[in-house]
Amino acid sequence: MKETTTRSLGARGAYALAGLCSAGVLFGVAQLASAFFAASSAPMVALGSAVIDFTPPWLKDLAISLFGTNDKLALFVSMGAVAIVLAALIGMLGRRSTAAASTAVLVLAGILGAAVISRSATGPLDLVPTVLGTVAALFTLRWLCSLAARLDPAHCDDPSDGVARRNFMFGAAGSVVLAAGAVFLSRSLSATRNAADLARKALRLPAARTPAPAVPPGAQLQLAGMPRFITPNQDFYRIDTALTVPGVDPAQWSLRVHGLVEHEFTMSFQELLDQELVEHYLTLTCVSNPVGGDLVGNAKWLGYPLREVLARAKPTAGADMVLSTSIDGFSASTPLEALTDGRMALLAVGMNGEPLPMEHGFPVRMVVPGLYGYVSATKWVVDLEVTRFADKAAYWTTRGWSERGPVKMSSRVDTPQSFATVPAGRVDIGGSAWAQTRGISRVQVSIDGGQWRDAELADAAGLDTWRQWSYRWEQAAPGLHAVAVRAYDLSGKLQTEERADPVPDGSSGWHRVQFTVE
Ligand SMILES: Nc1nc2c(c(=O)[nH]1)N[C@H]1C(S)=C(S)[C@@H](COP(=O)(O)O)O[C@H]1N2
Ligand SMILES: [Mo]
Repeated sequence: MKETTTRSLGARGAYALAGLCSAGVLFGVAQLASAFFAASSAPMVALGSAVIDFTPPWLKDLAISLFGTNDKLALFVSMGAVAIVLAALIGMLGRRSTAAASTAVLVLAGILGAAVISRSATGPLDLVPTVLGTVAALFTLRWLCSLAARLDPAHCDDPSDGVARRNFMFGAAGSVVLAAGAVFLSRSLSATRNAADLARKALRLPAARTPAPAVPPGAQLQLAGMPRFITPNQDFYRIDTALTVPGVDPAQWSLRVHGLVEHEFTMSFQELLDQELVEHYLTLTCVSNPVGGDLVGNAKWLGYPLREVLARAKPTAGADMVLSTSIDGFSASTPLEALTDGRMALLAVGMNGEPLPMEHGFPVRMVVPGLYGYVSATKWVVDLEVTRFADKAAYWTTRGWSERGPVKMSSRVDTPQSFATVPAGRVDIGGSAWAQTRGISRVQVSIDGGQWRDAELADAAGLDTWRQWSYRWEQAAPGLHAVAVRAYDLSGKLQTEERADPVPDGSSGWHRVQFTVE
């Protein structure tokens, strides 16, 4: 009898261990898989940030006063302790019923999944690590429980079997190795990214030889609902094909310039910084931006003019395109002319006074006034090939988009927003318009299909940035109203009314917004 009790205690321990091992496998596998998704796709990271978000202020204050800057460590330690207890309990539940234990795992996985989805930077795809981890954990749990059953007097006639004991120990050890290996691998996967992060933090960019003039204060309208004239880096739209943001260590970076040129060369990051850098305000636009959309941002870029790079390379006769390629294989075809005709096309290293953010191409990207990003704004750029449109095609060109992508003149109503409700009386309408390289000379609005009237233009900061506009509608009567907007460039050309979808070379048409006056 006494022996059976010890055995049964030992068996319970084995089930608890089975639960702990499966929890380890879940987090290890999910951690590894998360290297390919958003950082907060790792369930522990997501759960930690969700807990922080949902912690009531008084508890947060208490934690900070108790643990100081170690509050996050304290959080992870307590989360770890809870996880260990839960995992052991689930394992022990597996002694009664594997199905019940599996269900418990699924419920907890659901909570982890909800934590992942609750993060602002995650989408449904970021559930993949949690799902993979859960599947691996379920297999581990069922397998280890079946091995533990052979040690359990409740399930088995001969629980003293040495082979069964050894099998269970091997199984448990195997899953620990799997979990630890996955964590180790995920660390080395993020090591290059970390090196790049550290290098970025340590980097002090040189001052521009030719600084940009200050933005006239009148460029920013003081009107609620208007975007900032200079888009803060963290609010800047991000579009790329990179599943994970490439981590490029500037010490390892070089740019190869080759193809139809007299002088091929490569340039290191330090060589680039040693050149005479310039600053330039430029509004970047995505070809996928729908009419009225927000895939557009304005920044002060610091960089080296691409015309200087090309002057050094000396393109040969017949060349009409530069194919720029990023470290992760994206490419863009830019007309050679756009890089040499005097506009401020840059190999950019700085954005709004700091090194390029990782997501925006650190350490070096291209920006070219007047061209959509997909044919010009290569981030993490490492290769420039001078070639011909007849010989080479870029990433999006081979996927149905136009090989050339000049930005189409656009205007947008920013306030009131679509379907907003505003008080009766005076309604201040405001928006943005852009025609990079050509400038905006005039903006007009039409209310409820009425006569086109001139809007007031805010100050400009060069031809390559957007320009804000406003229109004061003095007597708005209650009801549903519509406002439409259209722009003219400096040559007097009117923005086209013709509606076009983004594919293949950018949307067009006049933006129209409906709103209700109370
Ligand atoms: N390496 C790389 N660079 C890229 C892209 C990309 O997918 N990969 N997308 C381009 C597109 S379509 C646009 S609109 C701009 C967007 O730049 P941003 O993310 O800094 O706003 O980057 C361009 N450069
Ligand atoms: Mo784009």
